[in-house]
Amino acid sequence: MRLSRYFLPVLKETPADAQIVSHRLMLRAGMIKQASAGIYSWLPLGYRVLRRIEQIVHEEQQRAGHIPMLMPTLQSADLWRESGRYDAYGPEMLRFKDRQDREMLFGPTNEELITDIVRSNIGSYKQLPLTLYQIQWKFRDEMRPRFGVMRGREFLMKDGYNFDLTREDALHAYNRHLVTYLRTYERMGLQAIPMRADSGPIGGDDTHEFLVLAETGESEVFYDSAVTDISLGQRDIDYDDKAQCAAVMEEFTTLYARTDETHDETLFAEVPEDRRRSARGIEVGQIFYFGTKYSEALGATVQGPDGKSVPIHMGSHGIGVSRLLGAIIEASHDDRGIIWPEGVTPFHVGIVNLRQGDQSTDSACDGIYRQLESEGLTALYDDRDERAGAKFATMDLIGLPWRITVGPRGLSNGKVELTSRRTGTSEEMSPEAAIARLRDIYAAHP
Ligand code: 5CA
Repeated sequence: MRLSRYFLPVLKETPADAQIVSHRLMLRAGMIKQASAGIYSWLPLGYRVLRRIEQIVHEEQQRAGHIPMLMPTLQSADLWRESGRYDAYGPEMLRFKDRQDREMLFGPTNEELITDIVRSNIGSYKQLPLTLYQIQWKFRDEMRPRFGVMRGREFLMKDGYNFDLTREDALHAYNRHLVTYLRTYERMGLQAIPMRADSGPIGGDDTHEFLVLAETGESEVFYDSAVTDISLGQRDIDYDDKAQCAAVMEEFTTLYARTDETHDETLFAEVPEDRRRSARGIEVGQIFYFGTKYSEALGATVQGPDGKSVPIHMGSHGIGVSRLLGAIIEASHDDRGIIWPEGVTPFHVGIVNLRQGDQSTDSACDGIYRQLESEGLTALYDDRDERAGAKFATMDLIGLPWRITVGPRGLSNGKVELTSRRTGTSEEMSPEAAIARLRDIYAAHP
């Protein structure tokens, strides 16, 4: 993409109403624009990151055999009456009537709708296990929408639902989701710690939230600092292997880690004192096992192997897709701007032409740009007629992890500069060597 033809409305001023750094940077970098309280337009740069995050979520869900689909944002109140949640959900649910006077709502979550789909189409245990998921907009009329996309009213969520014959199978689905989530967040350059939590309006007994530690986080958390030393890494996972998924669950959830809702001072006191931490965190996902709560209310049953009809065991599993942009920026920025992890960056590399209009720098930049694109690496080429300082400031603000700088002096020796946004270090090398380096770097971030 050539910056001269792109739409990147960066702001010079720091927006006064944005309280936390991720919100300020998303506005300044021209990623989002507020449409009304807690509701945002996704401008091209923000939209690219959002799509990239969605793509990682899709890949990791499908790796585990979960099946993508799409349900509507608008739902009829009838199903929610059947489950008993229509009244219980309270003022967070946006309710309205259509022209036929039918009561409708904008879905805050989809347990009812998906259970209805399954009950109409599944009758035998032989059709289970099944996990369906979607990435779709939700609406919750939050009392205090704030911090930009972090606590929006309209927000993008991945919501997945498992349907199993037995409690044991459903617990495997729960463990399996935990593993997929760990891998998803790690690919985004994030450490998200599973913490025992409260199930709130979704209900159920077993639930873990995934928290990214950050001072600006809305949740208060208590944990054994040893949990921050564990990561999933590149290990091979067989998602059908119940014992393997259960072992990962145990590894990640045995050490003390809880949100304030489930915090237990007595248990916490058993953690060695030098490892006891209390901090704040951003909730980027939550998994629930709630058994037959919805299947019983809505009559979603299957015939078991013995011919008897039994309610399906279920769980639901959410990732805050749009919130993740804020969480990643909170975890990865400096005073000049965003620093995107390679896994989610909107463009793989920025190209800065230090002397726009100079025949040799222009043609070198064009060549690098075309070569990168032909190798599937996306570049944002700053081809504007601007001062070098302004071009660097824009690149630093929008946070592409790598930058190739092309100037007449280097070029006279056949060299360009490759700069890491994270460390600030620059290396001189030939354009071919810079492209080869980027190819290697991004091979680890498909
Ligand atoms: N039905 C379940 C799982 S599919 C559910 O709704 N879970 S949830 O309520 O925990 O939401 C899932 C994730 O959505 C949360 O972990 C959080 O990351 C994100 N989320 C929730 N509310 C908001 C909001 N107001 N703004 C942005 N993201 C949100």
